[in-house]
Amino acid sequence: MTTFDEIATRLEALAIEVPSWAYGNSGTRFKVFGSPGTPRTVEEKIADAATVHRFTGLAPSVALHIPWDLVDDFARLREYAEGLGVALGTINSNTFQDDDYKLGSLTHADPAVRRKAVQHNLDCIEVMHATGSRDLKIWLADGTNYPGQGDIRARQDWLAEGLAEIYVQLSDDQRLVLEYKFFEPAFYHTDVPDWGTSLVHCLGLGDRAKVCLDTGHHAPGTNIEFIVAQLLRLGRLGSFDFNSRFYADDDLIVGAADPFQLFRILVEVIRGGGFGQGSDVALMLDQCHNVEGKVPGQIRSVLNVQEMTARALLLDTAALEKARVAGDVLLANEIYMDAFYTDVRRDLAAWREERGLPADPMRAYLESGYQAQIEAERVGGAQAGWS
Ligand code: PSV
Ligand code: MN
Ligand code: MN
Repeated sequence: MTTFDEIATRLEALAIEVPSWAYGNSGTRFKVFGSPGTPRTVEEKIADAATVHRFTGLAPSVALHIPWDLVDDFARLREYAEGLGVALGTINSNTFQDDDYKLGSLTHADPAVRRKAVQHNLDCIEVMHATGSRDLKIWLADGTNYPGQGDIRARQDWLAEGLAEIYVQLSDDQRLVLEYKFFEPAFYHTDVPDWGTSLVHCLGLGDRAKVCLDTGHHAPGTNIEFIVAQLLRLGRLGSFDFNSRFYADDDLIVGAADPFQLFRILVEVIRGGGFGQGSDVALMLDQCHNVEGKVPGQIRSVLNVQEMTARALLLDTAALEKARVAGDVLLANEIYMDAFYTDVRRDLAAWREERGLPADPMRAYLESGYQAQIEAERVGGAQAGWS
């Protein structure tokens, strides 16, 4: 049996990147509910992200989405963030909210629209130079709704050409991460629907092109940890967008719907060298808080990842290996489940206190008065949302 003390130091390596958009308003296509205290500016989103880090010690960087987080001076924004104790992380390009992109962006049949989409990504690389970001994350809403609507083969060629133009503009320490999603907003075909397609494009680009795995972007029943194992094996897992789902791309709090799946994923992350020293896999959240509080929603999320990481680290891999070699199916499964069922909450509370963090970050946040303060201060102006 591995003990908590044996994994305590390894746990210090956990760093989760939070998305700026989690702090703004979001919703379904039926209604977006506003709530008091919601940020009106990028700075206020970053202040909320920094608060999550202050109470948990788990979220040292915040991802931006361009143009949702467009400002005149990104170098100044970087200083502002660093002053609050967080770094600016992944830059997410956005070629899905402009009328020109109705029928596609990098895969549009019109070369002028493709050029515009490439240029937007090049502008994002400029932003990355100012923010000090490593990763350009590309997710495309591109696809079609009806058979015959588009030339699905030509669109792959246009995609490869556009990505290549973007990739060559990255500096040596920057990476391109290509996110896949099997459907939505397109319902017949999607141009980057799965990890295989993303991988094929990454392989064509070069070593610094990697796959982004959003846990909500698969068909129900997909074995996500297998994809994790395969991409790590190939050195092509760039980042995660963590969230959880019951039905489609629900963007709910990670670990809320299926903690066991999160555990299984993290076991493979650790097994494949995607965690801790020497790993360059970015653990990001991609979530929305439509009905619950946003800052506490993010606190719960990073704590869920921490709890499942601890349990995954507790897996007795030596005993497991022995059982596997002996062909003892039930023992192997028992060892695996033992780690999953280990309640680490008290150990984690003590671990936090030893490191100057609140034992119960959620309670500490709720008692801190931060929520009342932002509700009082953030009056007037428009609350940030998906625009
Ligand atoms: C698309 O569903 C996605 O997962 C991409 O990562 C977008 O950038 C993000 O959602 C916006 O929340
Ligand atoms: Mn995502
Ligand atoms: Mn998504």
